[in-house]
This record gives sequence, structure tokens and C-alpha cells, in this order.
Amino acid sequence: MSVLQSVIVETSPFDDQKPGTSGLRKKVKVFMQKNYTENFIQSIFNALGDKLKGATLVVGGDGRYFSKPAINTIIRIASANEVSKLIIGKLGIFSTPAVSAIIREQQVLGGIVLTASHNPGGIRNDFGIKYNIENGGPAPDNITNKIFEQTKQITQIKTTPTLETDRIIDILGTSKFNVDGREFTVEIIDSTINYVNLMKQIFDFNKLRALIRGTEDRPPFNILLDSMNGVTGVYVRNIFVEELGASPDNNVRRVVPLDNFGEIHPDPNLTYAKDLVDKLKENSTYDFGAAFDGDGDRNMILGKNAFFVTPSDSLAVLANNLECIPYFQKNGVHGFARSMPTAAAVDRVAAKLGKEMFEVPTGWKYFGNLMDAGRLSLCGEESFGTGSDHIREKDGLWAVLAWLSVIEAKNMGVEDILKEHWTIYGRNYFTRYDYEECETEGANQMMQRLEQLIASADFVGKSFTASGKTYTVAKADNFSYVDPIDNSVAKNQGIRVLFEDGSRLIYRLSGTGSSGATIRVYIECYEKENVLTDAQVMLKPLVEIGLDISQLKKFTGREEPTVIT
Ligand code: VG1
Ligand code: CO
Repeated sequence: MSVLQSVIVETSPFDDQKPGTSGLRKKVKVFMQKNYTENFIQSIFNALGDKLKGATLVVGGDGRYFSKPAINTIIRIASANEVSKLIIGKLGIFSTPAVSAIIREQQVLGGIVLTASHNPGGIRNDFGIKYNIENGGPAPDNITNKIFEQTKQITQIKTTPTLETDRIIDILGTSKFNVDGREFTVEIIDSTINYVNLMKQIFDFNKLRALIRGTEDRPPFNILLDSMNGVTGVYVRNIFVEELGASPDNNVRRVVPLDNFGEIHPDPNLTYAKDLVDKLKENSTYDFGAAFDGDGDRNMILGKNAFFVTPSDSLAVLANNLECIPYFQKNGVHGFARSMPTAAAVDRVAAKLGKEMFEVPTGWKYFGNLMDAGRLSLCGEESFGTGSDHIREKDGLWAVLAWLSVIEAKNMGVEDILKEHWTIYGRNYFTRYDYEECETEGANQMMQRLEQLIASADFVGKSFTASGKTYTVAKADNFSYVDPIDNSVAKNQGIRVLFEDGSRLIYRLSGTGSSGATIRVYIECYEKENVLTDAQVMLKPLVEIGLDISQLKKFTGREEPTVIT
């Protein structure tokens, strides 16, 4: 083995490398700038300090455009920074939940996830880099802040330019190098193996197989899973087609990961997964539909005729039925949690079952501490994220397997399960309006004005009327959170207007976009009896009030939202 020498490359900082809600996301061409990706990777390593020496890291992502050059860069920089081993998914393929799972299983220092998740990919679109810590979860604020500090003062990159990376990620197996006299190992693995094994431990695959294939007493439960050309395709084929006997022609679609996601927006919601919605509407033999995002951590659940389950309801239904899943039979069910904008349906289940309930800021990184402390078993976000303490990321495939387990145990369809749930608990109507890529200045002004407005002396107690309905403000604030485990504080997490009857309006700026500002308006109300009205109809007055209070149209010039969920 020839001895390779690392070198130091001089560089200067970029001023725009602050990680957002979930890593650094920018246009591919931004990452392609000289030293841009290199600086960020070296900054992650600088932030890790001595812990990095001799450590193992996992590397992979959704395989989007620019993944390969980014992985080659990581290999070279890692080798020069005294990392001892990298575990990399073949062709760079590694879903976000699978990265989390293997970090935990192999007890390594962390992982670098290459994805911009639900953002479109391809040369004209987005790329992203996220660091996950040893518990398998996204780095918490104190670490992302450290990384950001490093990006502002970086002057040098350590790398091994002579390390041959060509085609290294295309072939399974282990390569060893000698860099500066140290051994450096690159192991290329099939990233589905560990993950599939984990799912087999959590769920009863025999029962799920019987559900999908049918039995003497029950016809096959006809599912349609849409990987949206993202990374879940390989996992879906493995779990659903090979293990559970689903039909590769009729039960799954778009299962080949493409580096530009076939030019679609790999975001499982009613707008960007409309194709799946239409398929279920056209073909009423389908009992169930689900879609996943680019990196596999999000899920959308649909019933027959595309009956839509809001992620907030999905969380509540799962919370109410966890006992049918072997993992929870074995480990018990501790607390539940949701992100602040997520509708409070799960809170009602927690109250009834006598479980602890937590409300955290937007972003999965806020759930990790609670899980590590054994106080949280199941959590979710309204943005199509659902997951449990089996890993420290949300998990799209897990959510579908959990839903199918509930369906199997109850022997009921999706819509009936929801209706039964609402009859017991009442219904939290929820909708979210997204205004994507607004001008940053107008969006910031709108938020500043809102901040002043809710602080004004007479705001609490004020009544607003629209379409014949009146709501009175009980409380208004900018959400801040104190982590109950380490007492860290997260401020300015979204403006909340809470009304006397429990209805809520929430305004946030997205932290995952790559250009302009995306405004999210979250609207929720609760009805004890009236549970079968269309959500958009039910929430219309509150939506009007929400637009009125914020003067959103004036500040953004937008008449309509880009996406309604
Ligand atoms: C969005 C969602 C948030 C989610 C985050 C990452 O963030 O609202 O709930 O955790 O995306 O999801 P924001 O800041 O744009 O609202 V994913 O699937 O991109 O890892
Ligand atoms: Co995602």
C-alpha cells in the first residue's frame, strides 16, 4: 500500500453557510463553487475537534445530483482529518432514517447526510448537507451553531488529493489506504440491509404479508406506494415486494431513485403528489396509498378514493393504537410529542392514556433529547413527519408499516379508523398555507409587523370576525422552548395567536428553502361533535382572519398560496 500525503489548501470563508431547520441547503451551483462544499465539510470536522480522530462516520443520502462529487470530497477531507473509517451507501444511496439507524447500530460518531429532502434535485435545483450525531439524530442547535462559527473563520482545508476515489462508491466492499502513515478505511455497503432487519424486529412481517397478500378470510389489502423517484424506492422494493409479497407492477411506483427525481418535487403532499392522489381516485380498488419524500423521512397516508389523513391525525391515530406493534409491546409506550405547529389531536390521546406530552419547535432535532431520556416513544410534525424512538429521525416507511399494522389489527379501512377516532376524541381541523419563494424583504416585514401587533396592549382580548364566525384572542407570543433535559432554549420559533376556543393561527418562516422566503401559515380549530365537515370549509373563517391579521397579501403581493395542505 503506497503512503499518501495529505496537504493543506488555503481557503477563505463563505458568509452563507448557516444550517437551517435541517442542514445546509442551497442550489447545486452554490455547492459547486470552488471550495464551497470543502469549506463546509472541513467546518463540520473542525467543530467536532478531537472526537474526530480515529472515528467512524456514515456517509450517504438520497442520491440526488452532486452526491458523487460531494462524497469524493468527503472521503478525501476525512482521510486527511484523521477519520479512521467511512461507511458509505453504494452509489451514495442511504435514506435519512437508514443513516440514523446504522449510526445507532454501529455506535459510530455520526454521519453526513447528503440531501435537500423534499426540495427538487438536479443541476438547476437543490443540494444539502446535514450532520447527524452519535444518537443518530440531526445535530442540535449548539452543534450547528459551532459548525456555523467555523464556516465564518475557516482558512484551511486538509485533504488528500491523491486518494483515488474514482468509482469507489459504485462497488460493494472495503478499501484501505495509508494516509500520512495512518490506516484509512472506506467501506461501501448495501444500505438497505440493516434497515430492513430493524423493521423486521419492530413489526410483525407475517401479519403484514397476510394483509397484503390476503388470506382465506380476507381479500388482499390493495396498496399503492409512491417513492416519487426518491431514495425509498430501493427500500420499498426490498421490504414490500421481496419481503411482504406486494406486486412490483401494481403496488409500488416510481421506485428507481433518479438524481433529479424525474424533474418532480419529491414532496409527499396533496399538491406535489397529486399524481398518486389521482391514481387512487381513478382506481377505487386501491384501499391505501402512501408517498415518501426524496430522502425517505416523510410520509403521506391516503385511504380508499384518496381519503386524506392529515399528518396531525395520523400521529394521533398511531398513538391510540401502538399496542398492536411488537416493538411497543416489548418496550412499552412512554410519552408523545409533536412540533408546535402540528395540530393537537395527539394531545387528546396522551391525556386519555395518561402519557406525558411535549410540544417542541419545528425540526426533528428537538425530539432527540426526550427520546434519549426515555420519555418519548412516538412523535410527529404536521409536515408529513412521523416516527418513533427506534431511531432519531422521522421515518416514512416506518409510518406506513405502522399504519398497515393498525389496519391489520383493527380490520378496518383508513377512513373508518379516522371516523372512529374523531367520534371518540373530536376532530382537530388543520390546514397549512405555504407561500413559497416570496421576496425576503416583504416576508421579514410581515413577520416584524406581526411581532409588534401581538405585543400591543390591546391585542389579547381582541375579537375578529369572518364569514359569520368570531374568534377572541386569548394569548399571543413568539414560541420559545426550554428543552426539559438539557435546559437549552430555542427562541423565535413562530408567532402564535391562540384563541379562546382553542383555535390557533401560527406564522413561521421556513428554514429549509434555498431561495427567497417561504411563509407558512398554520390554521387549526377543534370540534367536539361536528367532525365530518370538509376541512377547508370548516377553516375558511379562520383563514380569512389569518390573512387579515398578517396583511399577508399586502406584504407579499400573493393572492393565493403555493401549496395548501
Ligand atoms: C420543514 C418542516 C419541518 C421539517 C423540516 C425538515 O421545515 O416544516 O417540520 O422538520 O422541513 O423536513 P421548514 O423550516 O421549512 O418549515 V425534511 O423532510 O426536509 O428533512
Ligand atoms: Co425529508
